Amino acid sequence: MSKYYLTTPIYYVNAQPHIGHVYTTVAADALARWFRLQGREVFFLTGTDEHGSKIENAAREAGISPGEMADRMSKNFRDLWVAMEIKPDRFIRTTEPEHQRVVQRVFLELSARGDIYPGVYEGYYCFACEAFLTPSQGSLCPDCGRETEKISEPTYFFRLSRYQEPIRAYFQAHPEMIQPERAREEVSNLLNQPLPDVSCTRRCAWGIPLPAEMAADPELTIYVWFDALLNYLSGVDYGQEDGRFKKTWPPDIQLLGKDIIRFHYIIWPALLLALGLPLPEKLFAHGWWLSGGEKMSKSRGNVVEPMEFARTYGVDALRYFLLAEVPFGLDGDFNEAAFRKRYNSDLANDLGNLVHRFAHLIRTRHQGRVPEAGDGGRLAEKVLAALPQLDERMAAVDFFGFLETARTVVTAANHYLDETAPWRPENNSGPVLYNLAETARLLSLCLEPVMPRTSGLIRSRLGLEKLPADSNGLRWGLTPAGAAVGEGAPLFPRLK
Ligand code: ME8
Repeated sequence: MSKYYLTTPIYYVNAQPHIGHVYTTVAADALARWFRLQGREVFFLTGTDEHGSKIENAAREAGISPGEMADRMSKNFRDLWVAMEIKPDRFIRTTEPEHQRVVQRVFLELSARGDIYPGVYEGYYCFACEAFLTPSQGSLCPDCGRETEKISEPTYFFRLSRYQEPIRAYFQAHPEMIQPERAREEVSNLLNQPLPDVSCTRRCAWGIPLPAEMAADPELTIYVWFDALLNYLSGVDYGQEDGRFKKTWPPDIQLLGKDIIRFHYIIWPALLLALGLPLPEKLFAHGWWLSGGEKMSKSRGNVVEPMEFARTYGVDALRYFLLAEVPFGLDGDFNEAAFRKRYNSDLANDLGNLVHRFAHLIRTRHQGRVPEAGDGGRLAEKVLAALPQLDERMAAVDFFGFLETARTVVTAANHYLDETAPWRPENNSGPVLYNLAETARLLSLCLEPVMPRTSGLIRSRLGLEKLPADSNGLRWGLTPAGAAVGEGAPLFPRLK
């Protein structure tokens, strides 16, 4: 059984989680569920990024300690993942002692190799992005566009310059590591300018102390981005003899938003090369959700609160919308009108209605028992042709294409139902209804990664709880004749 290690960024705990955080984490959860269904040994890591001045400042404003802030917010993220049916294998917090030990150990190792050396940083720092600017960048933050602050402090530098050529050569040999394709140009632009060495400590009390062997200045702590990136190693027990590192490394895919491309495609590979570790197979930078056409921000009051949507429309509808509305990699606008439109067309009219119609017919024409199978016919052909395409789309991290393919199956099933008219007494309804039940069973398996609750509801509606819910179930004809079909409320009540 081959392993599949995937990660999301770890999120800052200075503010409440919002729809953008849900997006990356739902996407990762869908991949994790799909590859588990395929029998891979999945390890899905997410967590919270808890150090640095951003958190320190937010805690001060809230009148609590940074530790309390981190505890409170980190819990909010965990609770939200439970509510969203997101099931990571590990939720890491950068304040965990074992993570801190890994970060300190890596620091010592890199300084022993001459990749970390002392110096003085003089220049601009963006507190919102926790980013040092290079001299050629002036004083405006290249990530968020804000005016930054000039700082001058003793520091340690990471010898990034040493890895410019090795990274370039690596990407040339492995272009598929940078996903989607359109991110390659941005990465190559970054690599076409000289990469200066980067500061990797800060004068910030809320951070991981330097290893005792290096701590000439007790006020220096490790720069939050170095601390954070190393979670991908500590999250799989890097440095522990009997931990999972050996069988898990390297990551098969790391998801991130396009806002943090520089850290993940430049600094992260450089750190791994410096440590002599294999690089991830793929790094995927997805697009950005706007709200009402604008960047979400507290001051604009347009931050989309995920639980509000989940309460009104259901968790599955929210998960579905996020993955179906926009190709992963492109930007989208999150607005309620678009949400309701997609809900009504894809979920209420197509999928929900399909299940409701044939289940009702099985109840009225076959005493609520799945009839005997006949010839699978053109519907079976359609469904079986879609299965490999679904697998291909998921392997390409193309949720949009995956759900488009799933919709073609739903549409084909609805047409089949219309054309075969099993409600007419003169028609032989048994084999037709069997084929529809079997299509719904296969759909329930394939849609589970995106809509786990709906998938469970379809299976229980068809009395199929005991059938294999893994790739062994991805064959035609497993629904047993005689299974009891329940009544049940509509899966997705139509919105007025
Ligand atoms: O950057 N649209 O944390 P963060 C889409 N701690 N995705 C969005 C989004 C939006 N509007 N807003 C946020 C950090 N995201 C660091 C990461 S990793 C070693 C350290 C998602 O809380 C997207 O994945 O600012 C983005 O990259 C991430 O949240 C940033 O989360």
